[in-house]
Amino acid sequence: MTASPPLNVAMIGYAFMGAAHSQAWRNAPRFFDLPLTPVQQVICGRNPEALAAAAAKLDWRHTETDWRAAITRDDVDLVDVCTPGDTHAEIAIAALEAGKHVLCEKPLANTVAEAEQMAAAAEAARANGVLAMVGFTYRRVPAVQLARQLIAEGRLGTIRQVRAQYLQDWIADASAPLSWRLDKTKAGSGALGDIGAHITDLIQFVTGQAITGVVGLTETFVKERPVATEFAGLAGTGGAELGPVTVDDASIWLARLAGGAIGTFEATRFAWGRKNGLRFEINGSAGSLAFDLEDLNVLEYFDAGEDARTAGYRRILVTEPEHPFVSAWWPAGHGLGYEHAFTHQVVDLVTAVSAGEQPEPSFADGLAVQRVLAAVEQSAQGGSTWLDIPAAG
Ligand code: SOE
Repeated sequence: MTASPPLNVAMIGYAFMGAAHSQAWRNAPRFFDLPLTPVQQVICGRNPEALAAAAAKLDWRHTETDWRAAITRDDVDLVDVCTPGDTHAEIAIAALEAGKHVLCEKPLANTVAEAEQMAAAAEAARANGVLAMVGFTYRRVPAVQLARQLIAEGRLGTIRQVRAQYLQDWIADASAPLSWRLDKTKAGSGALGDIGAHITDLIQFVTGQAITGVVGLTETFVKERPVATEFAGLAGTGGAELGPVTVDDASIWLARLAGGAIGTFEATRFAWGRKNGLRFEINGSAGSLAFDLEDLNVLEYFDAGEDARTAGYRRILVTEPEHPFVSAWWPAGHGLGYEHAFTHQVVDLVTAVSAGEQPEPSFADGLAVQRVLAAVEQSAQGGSTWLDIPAAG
């Protein structure tokens, strides 16, 4: 069988997300029949030695130390932005203006103003057939897709309450070092933007309802931390010197949704024992759904219409070929992991690019999340008062 035409990718950044994305670009055509075959053409970063090592390990053909050179290359069709949030807007907008499709890591930007510029640039580029997507990867966990399907089919009836949490503990130890994720100038915000962004997007995606108002509360428990001397993934080693933490450690908020539902949200890096606990529970007039990323092959479903004597939460193992994305992988029961959602993201992006259709989530969806995050922060700073979220557009 001949491979489909190439889609040449330039990836900017090569740390945690760069590794996850590289694996996805590589695996997508191995498991799915794609209309275009991704080619890991160029990897870009500032440190030449580290970059060369990353290119060899992650299997990229060429290297560039200047992102402007990478995004303007003739042998690049799509730019994958895997850098910290403070550079998203500049790189993504320049890439779109250079006529390259863009995949940009979440959160879309560090501020609403940047996200608005990015959404406008994406809209302008779309008129020329150039497409942009933001990487809210967890939308493509099969159990999350199933949750959305069941809600869209009306299996939960009217959605009344949502409960969403993203619980981590990687800085619960006060001696965990400062990283860019704890620096407002680089990350925009802390737990709120890093992981609160995911639950905001997921609840809007799964319920199909926009968040229309919030009241927020944020806290920074540990105000100073050792400056990092070495970093790998989320962990690292700190020295004797201390530096300020300029973002939230934990954020919680109440929300109203467009369809009349109310919600509670919690994003924290201080939940000892919870490593990557993204959970949601949704209660409707006809039943409930519950999901936990630490057990990501399972979706729990309660059908209120069942005989009360035998009714109970049903544990659906989402590994059947009938479930979204699963038939391309392993036989039933063999399970998928964290990295598979990144592969599914590539599959949907490549398919949309080939068809000339808008991939989802769009930059407009990323902007909608940014508006919620900004309102939570603003509400928290203003004494936790209710704030309305401006409608999309
Ligand atoms: C760290 O909190 C992190 O890697 C986030 O940056 C990701 O978006 C999330 O998926 C897992 O946790």
